[in-house]
Amino acid sequence: MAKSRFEYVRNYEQDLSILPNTYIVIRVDGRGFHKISKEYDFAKPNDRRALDLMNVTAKSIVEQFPETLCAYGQSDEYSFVLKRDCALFERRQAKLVSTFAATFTAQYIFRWPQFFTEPLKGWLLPTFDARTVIYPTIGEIRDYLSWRQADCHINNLYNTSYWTLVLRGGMSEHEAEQTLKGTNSSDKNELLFSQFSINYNCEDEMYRKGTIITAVRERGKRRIKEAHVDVIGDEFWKTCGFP
Ligand code: DGT
Ligand code: MG
Ligand code: MG
Repeated sequence: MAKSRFEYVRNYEQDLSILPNTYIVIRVDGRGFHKISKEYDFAKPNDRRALDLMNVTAKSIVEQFPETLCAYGQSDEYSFVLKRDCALFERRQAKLVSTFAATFTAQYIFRWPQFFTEPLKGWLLPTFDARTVIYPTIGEIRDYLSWRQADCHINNLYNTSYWTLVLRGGMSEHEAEQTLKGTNSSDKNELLFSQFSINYNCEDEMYRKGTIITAVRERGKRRIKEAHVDVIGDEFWKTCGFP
């Protein structure tokens, strides 16, 4: 077919291709979940339904994209680590980012009724953005996942302390904030234990550590597993079998 005289405009398209032979991390994050969690009455500090929904959504992505090595999630975010030799969409960044954001959003909305009795409102639908980050070695991937897990730990310890002071200690939100100002981890652990008999280390592992989804080959089949384990120490990395 003859080309039209308009064909030249295609040359203006910019298409960034991600460097070959590097790990690609795609992190999706809920847009405005501060508002979403309020509007749909998420439990504080952790809503089991919301986190379970994030996890099944992420699993469906790992199933759909066999190039995924593992995924890590906490709060309203999930990071997907793609294999180093991943050739998905010829490693075109725009395709990767938009597909992951759109697929995650679609799957999340599709599965919402399995977890929440309250239907979604058309004027406040949950959506997710996405970004890519590339890392040259598995060492940086380990540090990346450790960074996200440390973030989960710091936020969860703070939020657990804060909401315990408000919901069980009868403090106002401002008083709770003031009480926690300048405290370190052991102060918060001590506060929870001495005033509320809460041993933070006995809180749900999913809340404290987040969720790691791994895809491993067993007898020729790709098996997807979910765990709530430490990814900062050596143990996970000795047994994960990542290339
Ligand atoms: P963004 O990401 O810039 O569009 O804005 P947000 O509001 O999504 O901010 P982000 O992603 O930094 O923080 C996540 C928000 O989601 C934060 O306000 C707490 C809320 N959230 C996430 N999981 C839960 C949960 O299980 N329970 C409750 N109550 N809130 C949650
Ligand atoms: Mg967010
Ligand atoms: Mg977030």
